[in-house]
Amino acid sequence: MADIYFCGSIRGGRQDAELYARVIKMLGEYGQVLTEHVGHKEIGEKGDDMDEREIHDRNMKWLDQAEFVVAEVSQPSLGVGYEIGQAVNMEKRILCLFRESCGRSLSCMIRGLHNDQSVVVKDYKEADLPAILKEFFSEANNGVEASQP
Ligand code: 6IA
Repeated sequence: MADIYFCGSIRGGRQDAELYARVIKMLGEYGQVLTEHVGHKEIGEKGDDMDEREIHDRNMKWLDQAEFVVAEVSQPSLGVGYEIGQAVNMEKRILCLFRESCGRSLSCMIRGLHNDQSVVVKDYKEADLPAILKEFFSEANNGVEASQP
């Protein structure tokens, strides 16, 4: 089963935490989500047992381990932007999801990553998510097959 790293805002604001939990549930169909805690409602409220350096280092290890990165980017977050930048350098397959109805404009530094291959940036409505994920993961699998002799 593929490892998937999900990114969503924590200190950037937890308004979309329930949406993250629903996305993470859908991602379970395609692999194991290493960062399931991003969808837990309590994460921003109570302290963590780990210090910030430990969280950073553990997350970077998971990012390195993951085959796919899926980021919900509607709520601006420094951590999510950093994770996406690191994932680009690690040459991961990345899907960035931007909710059309959120009333913001997505950073050029994220939208400008779209190349329709290794990085896909999608404007979406929640009802479209199953089809978007299906397309992203099936294209990813085709890519793997195509690169085999
Ligand atoms: O800058 P942000 O906090 O919004 O960054 C969110 C992103 O960084 C998420 O995609 C996470 O993968 C990662 N991240 C940030 N903080 C944490 C964390 N503990 N635990 C796990 N991943 C994190 C923070 C807990 C604290 C609020 C008590």
